[in-house]
Amino acid sequence: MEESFDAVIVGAGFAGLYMLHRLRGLGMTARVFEAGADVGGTWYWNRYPGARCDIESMQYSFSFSEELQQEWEWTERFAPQPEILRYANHVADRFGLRSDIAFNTRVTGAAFDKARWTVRTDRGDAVLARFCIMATGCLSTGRLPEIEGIDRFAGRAYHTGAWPHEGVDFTGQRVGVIGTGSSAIQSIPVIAQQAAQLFVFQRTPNFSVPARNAPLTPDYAGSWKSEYAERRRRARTLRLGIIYDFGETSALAVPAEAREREYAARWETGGINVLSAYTDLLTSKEANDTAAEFVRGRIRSIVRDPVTAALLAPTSHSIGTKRICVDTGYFETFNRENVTLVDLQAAPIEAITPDGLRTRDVEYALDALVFATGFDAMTGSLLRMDITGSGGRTLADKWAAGLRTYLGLMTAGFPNLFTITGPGSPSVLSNMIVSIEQHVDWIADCLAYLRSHGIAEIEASSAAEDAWVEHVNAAAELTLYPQANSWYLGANIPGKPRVFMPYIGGVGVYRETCEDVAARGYAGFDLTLRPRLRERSAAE
Ligand code: N01
Repeated sequence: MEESFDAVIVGAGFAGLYMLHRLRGLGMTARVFEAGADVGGTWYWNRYPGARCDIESMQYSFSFSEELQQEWEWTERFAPQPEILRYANHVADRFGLRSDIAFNTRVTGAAFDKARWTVRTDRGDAVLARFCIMATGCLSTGRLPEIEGIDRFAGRAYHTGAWPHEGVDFTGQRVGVIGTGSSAIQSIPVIAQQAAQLFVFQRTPNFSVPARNAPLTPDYAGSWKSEYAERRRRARTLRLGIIYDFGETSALAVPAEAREREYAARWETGGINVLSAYTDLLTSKEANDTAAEFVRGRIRSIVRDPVTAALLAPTSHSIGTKRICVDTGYFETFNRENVTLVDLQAAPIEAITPDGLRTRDVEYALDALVFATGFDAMTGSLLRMDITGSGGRTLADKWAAGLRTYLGLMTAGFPNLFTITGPGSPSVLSNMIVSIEQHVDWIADCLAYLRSHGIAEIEASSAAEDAWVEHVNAAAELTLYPQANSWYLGANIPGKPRVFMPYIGGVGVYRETCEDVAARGYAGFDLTLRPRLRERSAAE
């Protein structure tokens, strides 16, 4: 006989952990399935050298427990991956969450029938649950490029998103890194310090700004902790869910010298503050160009070889329209004797060989290859499971022409299936922990409402979904974002429908929308009463 739960949660990253905590608080039973051997999600898998958060530690943390946020001590301004993973473990232990988590267990499919989800795993489990909650993360399905010979490489090959737990020592090796996104930009400076030779294979340069990471002083941490309630409340109202020093005018409203001074001050402060200097950097190309040119100028001033500097300076997209990177010594690394930038636009990769990598012009002998080639973002982890909704329709079929959700929380035809920070919600355009808390709280409140109102099923209505999809697209079109070939649009995956996946309206606006929907009795959702209540209400 199958085990039965009120809910199955897929994933034990921050979203899965907090969801489990909330469900327990409601007295509901839940089983969490986690493919990894432990908690932490993204921070469990992405152990590449130099991995750290690009949101300040004091903001990239849970707010739901005052005790937790007061007792946890971050040591650096931007927390390194091992510390964030320790934090995830601390949360799991402190709230006694592990006993409901099945580790090393990947969910392979979920099917809805007779008001129940049957969830199957690669270990042969088949459990029943009224609700299925996807806490699968937005960047958790790593992507290897389709390069001829990729399986024939005789050296060691790694993907940044599935890094060996024991670490990798590149000392004395000839190393190739493919890709120059955030993962590459963080790992390259560290790998360069170890490797005998490092070749960076770049197809498209990215904008990156210095982190200026530093130890966290007790005074700074204390100032946050003494005002946590107010600062967290404010963060929840902001577009990104992150408190920055926000400029209040257009970049074009100030003289060029003043603008330069402003950007320079923010560059010195570190982090992605440069992008919050003016109000229109992501909506006006002309305004954006001023910030982009400032960063290109900084790259030219750091990188000594002018040809390399020109190759590293992005010109094919507006700054911020692809996720901006935050680095520690990235551009400086190209001044090292042992580092070579290989321009794949001039000579594309032809093949990976047993001995290394061949571009159109040169054969590179390599001992190790690092694929910093990204993820099938936002939809990849959902679609790799075989999810079948009511009427036997699969999610893959429904989203074949492009994903569709209502509020990024549910999709029509899949009753009682929720996604935490799903596509169509602010998710990757925000502080993920702020968005996770908001979604989990909304889902938990929704489940409590369903229980108290005798409702068996909740499902997004097609009309509400259509309107939301239209709104998400229209909001994106008001900005420069859709003009860049980014993973936000699925542009990194051959054949993936081109849809702008995150909701750009901002965390604050989105929260208000979700609260309003709930206050109106879950407007836009179809609610089905439990059979006995249905009969009673029909008789009345
Ligand atoms: O992946 P990416 P990522 N030949 O997709 C290149 C988050 N994150 O893992 O642009 C050659 O950004 C590809 O080139 P191109 C963050 O949200 C956060 O770095 O397609 N190159 C690109 O350069 C981030 O945005 C943090 O031309 C190929 C790279 O691989 C997201 O995760 C840290 C190729 C992929 O870049 C993903 O970042 C790390 C090919 N065939 C990640 N295929 C922080 O919090 C792909 N590429 C700091």
